Amino acid sequence: MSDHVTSASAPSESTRASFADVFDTDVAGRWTAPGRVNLIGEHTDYNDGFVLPFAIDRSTIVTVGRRSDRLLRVASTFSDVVEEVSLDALDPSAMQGWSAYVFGIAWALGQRGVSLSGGADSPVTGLDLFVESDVPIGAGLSSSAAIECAVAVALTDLWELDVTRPFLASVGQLAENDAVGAPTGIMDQSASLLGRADSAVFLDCRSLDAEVVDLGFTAAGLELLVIDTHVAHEHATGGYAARRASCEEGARLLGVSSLRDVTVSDLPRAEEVLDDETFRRVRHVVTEDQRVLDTVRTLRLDGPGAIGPLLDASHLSMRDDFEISVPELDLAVSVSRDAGAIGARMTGGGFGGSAIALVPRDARDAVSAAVTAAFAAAGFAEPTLFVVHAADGARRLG
Ligand code: GAF
Repeated sequence: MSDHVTSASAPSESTRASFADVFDTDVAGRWTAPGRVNLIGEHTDYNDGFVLPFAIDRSTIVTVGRRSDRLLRVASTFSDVVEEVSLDALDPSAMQGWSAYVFGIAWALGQRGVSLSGGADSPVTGLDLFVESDVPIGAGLSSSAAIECAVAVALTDLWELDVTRPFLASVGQLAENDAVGAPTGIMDQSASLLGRADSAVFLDCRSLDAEVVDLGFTAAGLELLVIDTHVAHEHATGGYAARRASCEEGARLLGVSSLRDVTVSDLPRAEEVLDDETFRRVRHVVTEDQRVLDTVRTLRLDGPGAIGPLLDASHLSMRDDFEISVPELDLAVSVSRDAGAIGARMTGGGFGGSAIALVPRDARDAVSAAVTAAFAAAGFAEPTLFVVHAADGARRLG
Protein backbone atom coordinates (compact mmCIF):
# COMPACT_ATOMS: atom_id res chain seq x y z
CA MET A 1 0.00 0.00 0.00
CA SER A 2 1.41 3.41 -0.89
CA ASP A 3 2.37 6.10 1.60
CA HIS A 4 -0.67 8.03 0.48
CA VAL A 5 -3.19 5.39 1.52
CA THR A 6 -3.97 4.60 5.15
CA SER A 7 -5.55 1.28 6.02
CA ALA A 8 -9.00 1.14 7.57
CA SER A 9 -7.92 0.17 11.06
CA ALA A 10 -10.17 -1.86 13.31
CA PRO A 11 -11.83 0.01 16.16
CA SER A 12 -9.68 0.16 19.26
CA GLU A 13 -9.75 -2.84 21.57
CA SER A 14 -9.31 -0.59 24.59
CA THR A 15 -13.02 0.10 24.99
CA ARG A 16 -13.50 -1.74 28.26
CA ALA A 17 -10.52 -0.08 29.88
CA SER A 18 -11.77 3.32 28.77
CA PHE A 19 -15.25 2.58 30.09
CA ALA A 20 -13.78 1.52 33.42
CA ASP A 21 -11.77 4.73 33.58
CA VAL A 22 -14.99 6.74 33.70
CA PHE A 23 -17.76 4.54 35.10
CA ASP A 24 -18.04 2.16 38.04
CA THR A 25 -20.97 0.12 36.70
CA ASP A 26 -20.37 -3.38 35.26
CA VAL A 27 -20.15 -3.67 31.50
CA ALA A 28 -23.40 -5.17 30.21
CA GLY A 29 -22.28 -5.38 26.59
CA ARG A 30 -20.71 -3.72 23.55
CA TRP A 31 -22.49 -2.74 20.37
CA THR A 32 -21.13 -1.46 17.08
CA ALA A 33 -22.49 0.37 14.05
CA PRO A 34 -20.64 1.40 10.88
CA GLY A 35 -20.35 4.61 8.93
CA ARG A 36 -21.36 4.52 5.29
CA VAL A 37 -20.31 5.45 1.80
CA ASN A 38 -23.09 6.33 -0.58
CA LEU A 39 -22.27 4.68 -3.90
CA ILE A 40 -24.94 6.71 -5.70
CA GLY A 41 -28.26 8.45 -4.99
CA GLU A 42 -27.50 11.82 -3.41
CA HIS A 43 -30.18 14.13 -1.96
CA THR A 44 -32.79 11.68 -3.19
CA ASP A 45 -33.73 10.21 0.21
CA TYR A 46 -35.76 13.18 1.47
CA ASN A 47 -37.44 13.33 -1.95
CA ASP A 48 -38.89 9.83 -1.42
CA GLY A 49 -36.44 8.50 -4.01
CA PHE A 50 -33.81 5.76 -4.30
CA VAL A 51 -30.37 5.41 -2.71
CA LEU A 52 -27.57 2.84 -2.92
CA PRO A 53 -25.24 3.25 0.09
CA PHE A 54 -23.12 0.62 1.80
CA ALA A 55 -21.92 0.23 5.38
CA ILE A 56 -18.13 0.49 5.68
CA ASP A 57 -15.41 -1.07 7.78
CA ARG A 58 -15.15 2.04 9.95
CA SER A 59 -17.41 2.02 12.96
CA THR A 60 -18.51 3.27 16.35
CA ILE A 61 -18.41 1.04 19.40
CA VAL A 62 -20.53 1.81 22.43
CA THR A 63 -19.84 0.02 25.70
CA VAL A 64 -22.76 0.11 28.10
CA GLY A 65 -23.33 -0.52 31.80
CA ARG A 66 -26.70 -0.73 33.47
CA ARG A 67 -27.46 1.78 36.26
CA SER A 68 -29.91 1.36 39.11
CA ASP A 69 -31.31 4.88 38.66
CA ARG A 70 -32.89 6.79 35.73
CA LEU A 71 -29.79 8.59 34.47
CA LEU A 72 -28.21 8.26 31.06
CA ARG A 73 -24.53 9.18 31.36
CA VAL A 74 -22.24 9.35 28.32
CA ALA A 75 -18.50 9.64 27.88
CA SER A 76 -16.29 9.20 24.85
CA THR A 77 -12.76 9.19 23.54
CA PHE A 78 -13.39 12.49 21.76
CA SER A 79 -14.49 14.60 24.74
CA ASP A 80 -13.29 14.99 28.32
CA VAL A 81 -16.78 15.82 29.51
CA VAL A 82 -19.21 13.28 30.98
CA GLU A 83 -22.75 14.38 30.10
CA GLU A 84 -25.90 13.18 31.78
CA VAL A 85 -29.65 13.48 31.54
CA SER A 86 -32.57 11.83 33.31
CA LEU A 87 -34.84 9.56 31.29
CA ASP A 88 -37.64 11.65 32.80
CA ALA A 89 -36.29 14.94 31.43
CA LEU A 90 -35.35 14.22 27.81
CA ASP A 91 -35.73 17.48 25.89
CA PRO A 92 -34.33 17.71 22.35
CA SER A 93 -34.13 21.51 22.45
CA ALA A 94 -31.72 21.23 25.41
CA MET A 95 -29.45 18.67 23.73
CA GLN A 96 -26.15 20.02 22.45
CA GLY A 97 -22.89 18.75 21.01
CA TRP A 98 -22.08 15.12 20.33
CA SER A 99 -24.14 13.80 23.26
CA ALA A 100 -27.28 14.88 21.37
CA TYR A 101 -26.70 11.87 19.11
CA VAL A 102 -26.94 9.61 22.16
CA PHE A 103 -29.65 11.27 24.23
CA GLY A 104 -31.59 12.04 21.04
CA ILE A 105 -32.03 8.31 20.40
CA ALA A 106 -33.63 7.74 23.81
CA TRP A 107 -35.90 10.74 23.29
CA ALA A 108 -36.85 9.63 19.75
CA LEU A 109 -37.71 6.11 20.92
CA GLY A 110 -40.17 7.71 23.34
CA GLN A 111 -41.58 9.91 20.59
CA ARG A 112 -42.11 6.84 18.41
CA GLY A 113 -44.19 5.09 21.08
CA VAL A 114 -41.64 3.18 23.17
CA SER A 115 -42.47 3.46 26.87
CA LEU A 116 -39.53 4.81 28.84
CA SER A 117 -41.41 4.90 32.12
CA GLY A 118 -39.55 2.00 33.70
CA GLY A 119 -40.76 0.57 37.01
CA ALA A 120 -40.03 -2.29 39.39
CA ASP A 121 -39.34 -5.12 36.91
CA SER A 122 -38.84 -3.02 33.80
CA PRO A 123 -35.62 -3.43 31.77
CA VAL A 124 -35.82 0.31 30.98
CA THR A 125 -33.19 1.64 33.40
CA GLY A 126 -30.56 4.33 33.31
CA LEU A 127 -27.30 3.47 31.53
CA ASP A 128 -23.64 4.42 31.38
CA LEU A 129 -22.45 4.64 27.77
CA PHE A 130 -18.88 4.96 26.51
CA VAL A 131 -18.50 5.86 22.83
CA GLU A 132 -15.48 5.49 20.58
CA SER A 133 -15.27 5.60 16.83
CA ASP A 134 -12.87 5.34 13.92
CA VAL A 135 -15.30 6.90 11.45
CA PRO A 136 -13.64 10.21 10.59
CA ILE A 137 -15.75 13.12 11.83
CA GLY A 138 -16.89 15.65 9.23
CA ALA A 139 -15.73 13.49 6.32
CA GLY A 140 -19.21 12.82 4.93
CA LEU A 141 -19.07 9.16 6.03
CA SER A 142 -21.91 9.40 8.56
CA SER A 143 -20.00 9.35 11.82
CA SER A 144 -23.19 10.71 13.40
CA ALA A 145 -25.40 7.89 12.11
CA ALA A 146 -22.82 5.38 13.34
CA ILE A 147 -23.17 6.75 16.90
CA GLU A 148 -26.96 6.91 16.67
CA CYS A 149 -27.27 3.36 15.36
CA ALA A 150 -24.79 1.84 17.83
CA VAL A 151 -26.77 3.45 20.66
CA ALA A 152 -30.09 2.43 19.08
CA VAL A 153 -29.18 -1.27 18.93
CA ALA A 154 -27.72 -1.13 22.44
CA LEU A 155 -30.89 0.37 23.89
CA THR A 156 -33.01 -2.09 21.90
CA ASP A 157 -31.19 -5.05 23.42
CA LEU A 158 -30.85 -3.74 26.98
CA TRP A 159 -34.38 -2.38 27.19
CA GLU A 160 -35.72 -5.53 25.46
CA LEU A 161 -37.57 -3.60 22.76
CA ASP A 162 -39.46 -5.49 20.05
CA VAL A 163 -38.66 -3.22 17.12
CA THR A 164 -37.42 -3.61 13.53
CA ARG A 165 -34.34 -2.17 11.88
CA PRO A 166 -36.39 0.16 9.62
CA PHE A 167 -38.13 1.44 12.75
CA LEU A 168 -34.72 2.12 14.34
CA ALA A 169 -33.63 3.95 11.19
CA SER A 170 -36.63 6.25 11.53
CA VAL A 171 -35.77 6.77 15.22
CA GLY A 172 -32.22 7.71 14.22
CA GLN A 173 -33.49 10.13 11.60
CA LEU A 174 -35.82 11.77 14.14
CA ALA A 175 -32.94 12.18 16.59
CA GLU A 176 -30.80 13.74 13.86
CA ASN A 177 -33.60 16.06 12.76
CA ASP A 178 -34.90 17.24 16.14
CA ALA A 179 -32.11 16.69 18.69
CA VAL A 180 -29.09 17.44 16.47
CA GLY A 181 -31.01 19.88 14.26
CA ALA A 182 -29.99 18.56 10.82
CA PRO A 183 -32.90 18.19 8.36
CA THR A 184 -31.52 14.98 6.86
CA GLY A 185 -33.21 11.97 5.27
CA ILE A 186 -33.19 8.32 6.27
CA MET A 187 -30.33 7.00 4.12
CA ASP A 188 -27.44 7.06 6.57
CA GLN A 189 -29.17 5.27 9.44
CA SER A 190 -30.61 2.71 7.00
CA ALA A 191 -27.15 1.93 5.62
CA SER A 192 -25.67 1.62 9.11
CA LEU A 193 -28.45 -0.69 10.31
CA LEU A 194 -29.10 -2.78 7.17
CA GLY A 195 -25.60 -3.07 5.65
CA ARG A 196 -24.20 -6.44 4.57
CA ALA A 197 -20.60 -7.40 3.81
CA ASP A 198 -19.60 -6.95 0.15
CA SER A 199 -23.04 -5.52 -0.63
CA ALA A 200 -24.91 -2.26 -1.00
CA VAL A 201 -28.35 -1.41 0.40
CA PHE A 202 -30.81 -0.51 -2.37
CA LEU A 203 -33.44 1.48 -0.49
CA ASP A 204 -36.72 2.85 -1.74
CA CYS A 205 -37.09 5.83 0.59
CA ARG A 206 -40.85 6.02 -0.01
CA SER A 207 -41.83 2.45 0.83
CA LEU A 208 -38.67 1.81 2.91
CA ASP A 209 -38.32 -1.52 1.07
CA ALA A 210 -34.66 -2.49 1.07
CA GLU A 211 -32.76 -5.01 -1.05
CA VAL A 212 -29.18 -6.16 -0.67
CA VAL A 213 -27.22 -5.78 -3.92
CA ASP A 214 -23.94 -7.64 -4.43
CA LEU A 215 -21.16 -5.17 -5.21
CA GLY A 216 -18.62 -7.69 -6.49
CA PHE A 217 -15.71 -5.24 -6.23
CA THR A 218 -13.15 -7.81 -5.05
CA ALA A 219 -13.97 -10.38 -7.73
CA ALA A 220 -13.72 -7.64 -10.36
CA GLY A 221 -10.30 -6.51 -9.06
CA LEU A 222 -11.70 -3.16 -7.96
CA GLU A 223 -11.29 -1.10 -4.79
CA LEU A 224 -13.30 1.80 -3.47
CA LEU A 225 -10.97 4.62 -2.51
CA VAL A 226 -12.22 7.38 -0.18
CA ILE A 227 -10.60 10.78 -0.56
CA ASP A 228 -11.30 12.86 2.55
CA THR A 229 -10.71 16.48 1.51
CA HIS A 230 -10.85 17.75 5.10
CA VAL A 231 -13.18 20.50 3.95
CA ALA A 232 -15.60 20.49 6.87
CA HIS A 233 -19.29 20.19 6.15
CA GLU A 234 -22.14 20.80 8.55
CA HIS A 235 -25.65 19.63 7.79
CA ALA A 236 -27.30 21.38 10.71
CA THR A 237 -26.83 24.67 8.91
CA GLY A 238 -26.82 26.28 5.51
CA GLY A 239 -26.75 24.68 2.11
CA TYR A 240 -28.24 21.28 2.91
CA ALA A 241 -31.45 22.81 4.25
CA ALA A 242 -31.58 25.24 1.33
CA ARG A 243 -31.36 22.38 -1.18
CA ARG A 244 -34.08 20.51 0.63
CA ALA A 245 -36.30 23.60 0.55
CA SER A 246 -35.70 24.01 -3.20
CA CYS A 247 -36.76 20.43 -3.82
CA GLU A 248 -39.92 20.89 -1.79
CA GLU A 249 -40.70 24.10 -3.64
CA GLY A 250 -40.10 22.37 -7.00
CA ALA A 251 -42.47 19.56 -6.05
CA ARG A 252 -45.10 22.07 -4.94
CA LEU A 253 -44.88 24.02 -8.19
CA LEU A 254 -45.11 20.81 -10.20
CA GLY A 255 -48.16 19.67 -8.25
CA VAL A 256 -46.65 16.48 -6.80
CA SER A 257 -46.17 15.39 -3.21
CA SER A 258 -42.46 14.74 -3.74
CA LEU A 259 -39.94 14.71 -6.58
CA ARG A 260 -40.16 10.91 -6.62
CA ASP A 261 -43.29 11.48 -8.70
CA VAL A 262 -41.36 13.30 -11.45
CA THR A 263 -39.63 11.21 -14.13
CA VAL A 264 -36.93 12.05 -16.66
CA SER A 265 -39.59 12.28 -19.38
CA ASP A 266 -41.40 14.97 -17.31
CA LEU A 267 -38.36 17.27 -17.30
CA PRO A 268 -39.19 19.28 -20.48
CA ARG A 269 -42.51 20.30 -18.93
CA ALA A 270 -40.83 21.03 -15.61
CA GLU A 271 -38.41 23.35 -17.38
CA GLU A 272 -41.34 25.40 -18.67
CA VAL A 273 -42.87 25.73 -15.19
CA LEU A 274 -39.84 26.34 -12.99
CA ASP A 275 -37.24 29.09 -12.72
CA ASP A 276 -33.77 28.06 -13.88
CA GLU A 277 -32.28 27.34 -10.45
CA THR A 278 -35.24 25.35 -9.15
CA PHE A 279 -35.34 23.41 -12.43
CA ARG A 280 -31.67 22.44 -12.09
CA ARG A 281 -32.25 21.28 -8.49
CA VAL A 282 -35.19 19.19 -9.69
CA ARG A 283 -33.24 17.83 -12.66
CA HIS A 284 -30.49 16.61 -10.36
CA VAL A 285 -32.90 14.69 -8.13
CA VAL A 286 -34.90 13.21 -11.00
CA THR A 287 -31.86 12.10 -13.02
CA GLU A 288 -30.11 10.86 -9.86
CA ASP A 289 -33.06 8.61 -9.02
CA GLN A 290 -32.77 7.17 -12.54
CA ARG A 291 -29.02 6.71 -12.11
CA VAL A 292 -29.60 4.68 -8.94
CA LEU A 293 -31.96 2.38 -10.81
CA ASP A 294 -29.48 2.15 -13.70
CA THR A 295 -26.61 1.39 -11.31
CA VAL A 296 -28.51 -1.44 -9.62
CA ARG A 297 -29.40 -2.92 -13.00
CA THR A 298 -25.84 -2.53 -14.28
CA LEU A 299 -24.34 -4.14 -11.16
CA ARG A 300 -26.65 -7.11 -11.59
CA LEU A 301 -26.25 -7.54 -15.35
CA ASP A 302 -22.73 -6.35 -16.15
CA GLY A 303 -20.89 -6.09 -12.82
CA PRO A 304 -19.19 -3.16 -11.09
CA GLY A 305 -16.71 -2.54 -13.89
CA ALA A 306 -19.56 -1.02 -15.91
CA ILE A 307 -20.88 1.56 -13.40
CA GLY A 308 -18.14 4.17 -13.86
CA PRO A 309 -20.06 6.44 -16.26
CA LEU A 310 -23.00 6.57 -13.85
CA LEU A 311 -20.72 7.68 -10.99
CA ASP A 312 -19.17 10.34 -13.23
CA ALA A 313 -22.58 11.61 -14.37
CA SER A 314 -23.74 11.80 -10.75
CA HIS A 315 -20.80 14.02 -9.86
CA LEU A 316 -21.41 16.38 -12.76
CA SER A 317 -25.05 16.66 -11.78
CA MET A 318 -24.12 17.56 -8.21
CA ARG A 319 -21.48 20.01 -9.39
CA ASP A 320 -23.52 21.79 -12.04
CA ASP A 321 -27.21 21.30 -11.23
CA PHE A 322 -27.38 20.81 -7.46
CA GLU A 323 -24.28 22.95 -6.83
CA ILE A 324 -23.10 21.14 -3.70
CA SER A 325 -19.53 20.37 -4.72
CA VAL A 326 -16.41 22.36 -3.79
CA PRO A 327 -13.14 22.79 -5.72
CA GLU A 328 -11.38 20.15 -3.60
CA LEU A 329 -14.02 17.54 -4.43
CA ASP A 330 -13.97 18.43 -8.12
CA LEU A 331 -10.19 18.12 -8.19
CA ALA A 332 -10.26 14.77 -6.37
CA VAL A 333 -12.76 13.45 -8.91
CA SER A 334 -11.08 14.73 -12.07
CA VAL A 335 -7.55 13.70 -11.03
CA SER A 336 -8.77 10.25 -9.96
CA ARG A 337 -10.37 9.73 -13.36
CA ASP A 338 -7.30 10.94 -15.23
CA ALA A 339 -5.05 8.64 -13.14
CA GLY A 340 -7.04 5.47 -13.80
CA ALA A 341 -10.24 5.39 -11.73
CA ILE A 342 -13.15 3.91 -13.69
CA GLY A 343 -15.57 6.34 -12.04
CA ALA A 344 -15.57 8.94 -9.27
CA ARG A 345 -17.95 11.27 -7.47
CA MET A 346 -18.38 13.20 -4.28
CA THR A 347 -20.34 11.24 -1.68
CA GLY A 348 -22.75 12.39 1.03
CA GLY A 349 -24.43 15.70 1.59
CA GLY A 350 -21.75 17.84 -0.08
CA PHE A 351 -20.20 21.25 0.64
CA GLY A 352 -17.07 19.36 1.72
CA GLY A 353 -16.38 15.88 3.01
CA SER A 354 -15.19 13.05 0.80
CA ALA A 355 -15.06 11.88 -2.78
CA ILE A 356 -15.02 8.23 -3.79
CA ALA A 357 -13.10 6.71 -6.67
CA LEU A 358 -13.67 3.19 -7.99
CA VAL A 359 -10.21 2.03 -8.99
CA PRO A 360 -8.64 -1.10 -10.45
CA ARG A 361 -6.53 -2.55 -7.61
CA ASP A 362 -3.31 -2.07 -9.55
CA ALA A 363 -4.11 1.61 -10.22
CA ARG A 364 -4.83 2.49 -6.59
CA ASP A 365 -1.40 3.76 -5.68
CA ALA A 366 -1.08 5.82 -8.87
CA VAL A 367 -4.48 7.41 -8.27
CA SER A 368 -3.60 8.14 -4.64
CA ALA A 369 -0.26 9.70 -5.51
CA ALA A 370 -1.79 11.80 -8.28
CA VAL A 371 -4.54 13.16 -6.02
CA THR A 372 -2.10 13.97 -3.22
CA ALA A 373 0.23 15.75 -5.65
CA ALA A 374 -2.60 17.69 -7.28
CA PHE A 375 -3.87 18.91 -3.88
CA ALA A 376 -0.38 20.10 -2.97
CA ALA A 377 -0.01 21.87 -6.31
CA ALA A 378 -3.38 23.59 -5.84
CA GLY A 379 -2.47 24.74 -2.32
CA PHE A 380 -5.24 22.60 -0.74
CA ALA A 381 -4.85 20.84 2.61
CA GLU A 382 -3.41 17.34 2.25
CA PRO A 383 -6.24 14.86 1.73
CA THR A 384 -6.50 11.54 3.55
CA LEU A 385 -7.00 8.54 1.27
CA PHE A 386 -8.09 5.09 2.37
CA VAL A 387 -9.75 2.02 0.92
CA VAL A 388 -13.09 0.95 2.39
CA HIS A 389 -14.89 -2.37 2.14
CA ALA A 390 -18.61 -2.97 2.38
CA ALA A 391 -19.31 -4.33 5.86
CA ASP A 392 -22.09 -5.69 8.02
CA GLY A 393 -24.47 -3.30 9.74
CA ALA A 394 -25.04 -2.59 13.43
CA ARG A 395 -24.77 -5.52 15.83
CA ARG A 396 -23.87 -6.66 19.33
CA LEU A 397 -20.18 -7.46 19.83
CA GLY A 398 -20.39 -9.19 23.14
C1 GAF B 1 -26.56 13.43 4.32
C2 GAF B 1 -27.92 13.11 4.90
F1 GAF B 1 -27.80 12.73 6.20
C3 GAF B 1 -28.64 12.02 4.12
O1 GAF B 1 -29.94 11.86 4.61
C4 GAF B 1 -28.66 12.34 2.62
O2 GAF B 1 -29.62 13.33 2.33
C5 GAF B 1 -27.28 12.76 2.14
O3 GAF B 1 -26.70 13.77 2.94
C6 GAF B 1 -27.31 13.25 0.71
O4 GAF B 1 -27.63 12.22 -0.14
O5 GAF B 1 -25.70 12.33 4.46
